[in-house]
Amino acid sequence: FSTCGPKHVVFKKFSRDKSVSTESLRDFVDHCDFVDPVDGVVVIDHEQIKGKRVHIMLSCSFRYGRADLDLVGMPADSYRRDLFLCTRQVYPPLQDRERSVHTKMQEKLLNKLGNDAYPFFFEFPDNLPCSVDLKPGPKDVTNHCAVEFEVKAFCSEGQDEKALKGSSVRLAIRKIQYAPEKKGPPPCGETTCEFAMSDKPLQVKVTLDKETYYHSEPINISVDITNSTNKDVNEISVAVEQITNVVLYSNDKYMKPVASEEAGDNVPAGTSFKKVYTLLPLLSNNREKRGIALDGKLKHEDTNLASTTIIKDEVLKEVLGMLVSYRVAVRLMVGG
Ligand SMILES: *[C@@H]1O[C@H](CO)[C@@H](O)[C@H](O)[C@H]1NC(C)=O
Ligand SMILES: CC(=O)N[C@H]1CO[C@H](CO)[C@@H](O)[C@@H]1O
Repeated sequence: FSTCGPKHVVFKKFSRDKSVSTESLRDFVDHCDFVDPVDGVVVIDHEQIKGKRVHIMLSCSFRYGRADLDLVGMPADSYRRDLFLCTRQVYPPLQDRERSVHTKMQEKLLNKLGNDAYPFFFEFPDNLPCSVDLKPGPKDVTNHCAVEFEVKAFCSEGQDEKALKGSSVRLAIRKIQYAPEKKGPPPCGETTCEFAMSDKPLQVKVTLDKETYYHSEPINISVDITNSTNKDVNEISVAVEQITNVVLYSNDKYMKPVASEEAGDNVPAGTSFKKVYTLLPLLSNNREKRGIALDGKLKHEDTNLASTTIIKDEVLKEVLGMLVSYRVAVRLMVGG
């Protein structure tokens, strides 16, 4: 599964003391061979900032959170690991490091916001995962697991890079996976089952129409059964299952059906059968389920089921934190 693209919505947020605000997009796309840079602007109140410096920080962190530990006074960050952290000074602008070329997005914002706006720019390193948010499972209600990205602007004094009270503003952003459609043979699986008391087998073949699906796109699952046995197939169930493997801090594995159909189709002994089932996995049909991975989470905004993790060459799996994949499962009930 892959996302088809970002929502181009610029988001603006102020620090508590109103000295600093940031404007940036919220979604940045990982196109597999390159990743959109994080380009935005910081707007400062020159009166309040006089003599101080303003920094911007991009962070990617992996959270394996246990809410109950917060209650007994353990810092929440004991289960938080920064996978990436980069801080830059935006004000006063550092001439030598300032990019003289601005992105289209920055130009638009700079034109609109005038002299109080200062651009910032980050490139994601190659080895970072995309945003994922795993809702906790029913048995471990305290565990919440996520790969999160954040842009934080803050004001500091002197040589310190520490945020002055009230001066910081955090903006949650997402890095989302976009996988271009691949040409190639569609996925296909085949199996043969032998039964005692039946000298000929049951053959099942399952074919999809392609390998990459974009969120909200229906999946056609073609099922071919050749029943040479003396048993009847009484029921066929077809499901799309999401598999999430947490590989950092733990080795939890979740397997959840995200779309399924239990058809009353039957295949009597000695006949064959062919049917295309269409399933549409959507987050809206899975909201109540726990242990489902999402494409990151933004407050007050909708997201979708997690995209499939694409493991790039030479990237350690553990660094990705969580691996998400999907499979189609066809199950047959065979009676006597
Ligand atoms: C799935 O099947 C429907 C109905 O036959 C068809 O219109 C659609 O194009 C198919 N989808 C793909 C991706 O081939
Ligand atoms: C035993 C038997 O009749 N098997 C049949 C199962 O279905 C296939 C496809 O129609 C037939 O070719 C087999 O003869």
